[in-house]
Amino acid sequence: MTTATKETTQSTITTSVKEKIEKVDRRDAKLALAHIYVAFIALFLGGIAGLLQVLVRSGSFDLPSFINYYQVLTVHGVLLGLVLTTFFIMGFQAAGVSRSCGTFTDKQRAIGWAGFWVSTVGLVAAAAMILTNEASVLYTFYAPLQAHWIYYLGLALVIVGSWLSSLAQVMRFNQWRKEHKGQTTPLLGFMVVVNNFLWFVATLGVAVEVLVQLIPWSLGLVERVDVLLSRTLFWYFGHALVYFWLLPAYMIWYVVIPKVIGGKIFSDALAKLSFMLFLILSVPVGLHHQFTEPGIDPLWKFIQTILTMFVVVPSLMTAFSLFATFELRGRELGGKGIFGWFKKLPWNDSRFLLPFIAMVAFIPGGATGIVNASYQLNELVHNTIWVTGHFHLTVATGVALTYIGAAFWLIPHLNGRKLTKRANSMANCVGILWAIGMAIMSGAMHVAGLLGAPRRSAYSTYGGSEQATEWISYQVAQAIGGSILFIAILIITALIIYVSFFAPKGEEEFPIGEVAAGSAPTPAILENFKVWGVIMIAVIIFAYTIPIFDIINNSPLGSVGYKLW
Ligand code: HAS
Repeated sequence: MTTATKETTQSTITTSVKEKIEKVDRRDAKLALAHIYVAFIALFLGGIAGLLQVLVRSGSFDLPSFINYYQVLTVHGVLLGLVLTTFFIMGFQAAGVSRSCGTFTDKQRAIGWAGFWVSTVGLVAAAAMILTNEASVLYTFYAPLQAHWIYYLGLALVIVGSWLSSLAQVMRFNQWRKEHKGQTTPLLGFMVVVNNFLWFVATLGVAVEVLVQLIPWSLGLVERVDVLLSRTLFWYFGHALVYFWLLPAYMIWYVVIPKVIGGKIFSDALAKLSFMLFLILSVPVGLHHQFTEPGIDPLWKFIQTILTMFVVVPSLMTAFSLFATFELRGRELGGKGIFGWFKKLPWNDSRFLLPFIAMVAFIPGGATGIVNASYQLNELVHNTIWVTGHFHLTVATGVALTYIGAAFWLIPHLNGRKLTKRANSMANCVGILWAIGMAIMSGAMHVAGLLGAPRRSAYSTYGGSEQATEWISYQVAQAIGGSILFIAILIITALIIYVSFFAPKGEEEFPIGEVAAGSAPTPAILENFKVWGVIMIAVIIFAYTIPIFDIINNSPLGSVGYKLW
């Protein structure tokens, strides 16, 4: 073989290996796409419900008599809080593992598809109950509100399906580890596994609530349930749920964004440490949703307040890491002075702009979270629409806008199309509309909440009391912001349809950043799931054993049936 031929062969091999690594396999892509399509149907329908809610709360719109407000609120919460998130996450993570660790085996893919179908059947069952007004119990399904047993079973199936999807991803990651003994694991694959582990442990709480308490009760097999116990089990799950939503957004911020801006991942070790901290601290903080509930010793509420302040730390580490990535890249491009680097970032690229807006929104979202968690301050804001403002900055912008921005490049990557220049500009418009709509809506929610306006109520004007007159202008502002967001959702739906079926054929990149050359190597301890798993279980046992023991033990005989002590 001549040197020239050797070189050509070598470059062909390199290119084909590169293509193999850089492109998600078509069969895995189909699995990921199926999840992502369900997620975006949920966004569209959930968005309509959201629009109806802000219009009702503005005080100048009535729903037709056959629809009840709490039914609409349930549709909104379930579709956006549970369906959009879970399905997008499972789709994105499947693609992420396939891209970073390699193609799924047939068995792994079959488990992934089983997960998709189990979740989808559960979703249809739960949706049927909501639409027939048999389950207007909101996404938190607090007892003593009672739904039809099919609703609970449907949601349980969504969770079981997600366990199967997670299992397939974990199996692929483990296979990579066996094939690359002693090597540092791919950051994206590692992050997916942490999130799945977190999800599995968190969902055990809600599984117990649904299987042991709510289903037997809704079937009439037991007369009563212990409401405090059911809420405690829900929130054991509920706050970890928000980090299960957040971590895929962090995956995009840590791994994808550095490549999009042409920079490097600041540190593999720092990113892995922050994910492991989320793993051990996400679950044992649920009592911060129950500060106002009697029956839980204030000492344990205080201990979980402290743990909540600890779980803020990995987010602060993330902020630091992202600022560093942005500044280093901006300076590399010639940015001078304190803020010169800022101008050098790729503002016209929707793959960057949308997650960036999401990050900026997450700063006040995080700050309001710290207010919520601050025990006494919680007395002021609990059950007011301030809390709704908080989670529209965190989950509905920090998280959702990141997912939306990712879908615009991920769908074409998976189905062999291109995100065109025009589609990119439309995507940027979505980001700007989202920022304006959310600033108005969420800003008004925070102010109205401080004035005492309640959340989760259709009767927000309370018959024209003096206080209600103060709230109403903010509620009209919410309706204006919400309408802008709905226009954004219409454009998003159109763009998703376009990149799915009409965009020109081509290659769209799945960007994965490389770690900066000078960053320190990742210590092996950070990849040791056993060690972190044991710490996680220890912290959960510490934070929950006594409160749950007390709740069961002090519960009136009959609602639980027996005393432990
Ligand atoms: Fe929360 C209630 C406390 C984070 C979602 N939260 C909720 C509810 C939801 C929710 C849905 O302690 C309502 C549940 C219900 O229906 O009742 N939350 C916190 C705290 C945090 C927090 C301490 N929440 C989230 C996240 C969510 C979410 C994340 C969804 C994804 N939350 C609470 C509490 C309640 C609560 C109480 C109960 C309230 C009540 O009374 O009912 C923290 O994890 C937040 C930490 C975040 C940060 C921000 C870091 C910033 C970053 C961006 C950097 C930006 C860059 C851009 C680099 C410290 C990472 C560069 C920018 C330039 C300008 C250049």
